[in-house]
Amino acid sequence: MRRLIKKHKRKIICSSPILFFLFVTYSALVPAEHAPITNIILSAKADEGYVGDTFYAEVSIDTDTPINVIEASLLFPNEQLEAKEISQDGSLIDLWIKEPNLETSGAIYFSGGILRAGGFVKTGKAFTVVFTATNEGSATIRLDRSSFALSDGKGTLITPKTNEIVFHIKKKPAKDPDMNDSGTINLVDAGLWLTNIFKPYDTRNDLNGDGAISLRDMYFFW
Ligand SMILES: [Ca+2]
Ligand SMILES: [Ca+2]
Repeated sequence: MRRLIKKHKRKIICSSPILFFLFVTYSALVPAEHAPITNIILSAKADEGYVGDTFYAEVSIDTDTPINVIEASLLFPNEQLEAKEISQDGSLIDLWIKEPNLETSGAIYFSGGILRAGGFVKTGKAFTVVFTATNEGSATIRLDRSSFALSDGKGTLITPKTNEIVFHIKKKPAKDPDMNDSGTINLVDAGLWLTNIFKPYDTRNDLNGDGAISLRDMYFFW
């Protein structure tokens, strides 16, 4: 009997590494279940420019869980940005419960439904807000109180992941900082400006138009 137990023990000890190897191999081959994707995304064509320039903020969704309704408030700093236009071209929304409107308060609330059978799954654009920059600084745009209603027959509400975007707005230079007229502003222009700063005053080098050549003019190269 003792011999039998001993033999059995040895069998377990010998087979343990094999079981471990099989477990590791199985774990590597079978992908782990991924977390559901439910995002409401803000994106921009460009994130820097001058006072007076136009900035575009697009609201889109990305979901692998079927949804019927999206809702949120788009918040923007109204001391730096003015909402000029809202474009719904190519919008995935079939029916607006509350259409996004031009607001001066800094909050654009919207709520919209998608009427396709089984709900909406994948990525799509809801609308784009066109802003004009009115003051210099960093203007952060974000979404508040965002929610999705799932297409699960119960309209379960979930909170999607969101992001924010920042527009860096500079004061418009009095003179064009594109010193070599190449169409782009880069270190070459900064180098050309540097070679001129010890020469007699020339309005061409006074980029901010304050009557002096100083480090304040260099600000326009970065
Ligand atoms: Ca240039
Ligand atoms: Ca100056």
